[in-house]
Amino acid sequence: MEHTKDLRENFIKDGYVFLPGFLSPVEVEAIKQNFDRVITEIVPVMQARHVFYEGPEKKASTLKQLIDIQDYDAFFKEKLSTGKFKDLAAFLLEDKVIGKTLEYFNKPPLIGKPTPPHQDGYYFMLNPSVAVTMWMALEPADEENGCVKYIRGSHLKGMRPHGRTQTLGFSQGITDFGTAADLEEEISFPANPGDLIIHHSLTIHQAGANGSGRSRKALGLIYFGESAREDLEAKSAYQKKLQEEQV
Ligand SMILES: O=C(O)CCC(=O)C(=O)O
Repeated sequence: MEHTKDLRENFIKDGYVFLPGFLSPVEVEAIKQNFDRVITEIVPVMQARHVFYEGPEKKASTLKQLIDIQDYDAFFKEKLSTGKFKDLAAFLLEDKVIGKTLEYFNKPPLIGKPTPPHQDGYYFMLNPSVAVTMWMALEPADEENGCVKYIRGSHLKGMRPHGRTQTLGFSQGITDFGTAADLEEEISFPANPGDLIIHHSLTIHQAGANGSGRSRKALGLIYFGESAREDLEAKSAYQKKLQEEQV
């Protein structure tokens, strides 16, 4: 993959980039097969806080998200910690990077719920918020089965207020989302297997529900820049808010 100046300039300006065909069909197939293996062999021993199902029944057909897979599996640990994803994250952030988590995302057919509009930085609590999220389609994603949508330029406008959602795996969503300015800049990213989208930690994004009979599987990777620092103030405010919400 060529790392061009244009790519970084677009990332800085828009808060995201789109790289069609980042992985070859053979590479995508290897990732899909390894996810199948993880789902069969490792999910049963994963901590409950790393595994999310759509709805109360914990069955394979409703599996929607796995997080921190690198802590359980050598194949995915390597994908996160070395190679072309990591190199690209470092190039875009102009920093050395640390692979924080590798995730599996699905929206099961007909029951996959929307991903609420949010900024990943709200969860990360970094200052400066030097981090990127990568999302690579493992099968076709489109408007019907819930492709990702970005708000162009939103990473330049600071952190928006977030509040509790009912969506497992995405507990926080932007409470004042949907202004005319938001909607004017919203761009959908239909993607084919191997297509990669990357967003800055302050870029607002969301995804629709899956109203189709198809699944919508994807790989997610998160990298923090070494210059990012944990925002202790934001962290303690967040913990306080969570406690208040639980009362
Ligand atoms: O898969 C999705 O629907 C959304 C993923 C997402 O929000 C993210 O990777 O930050």
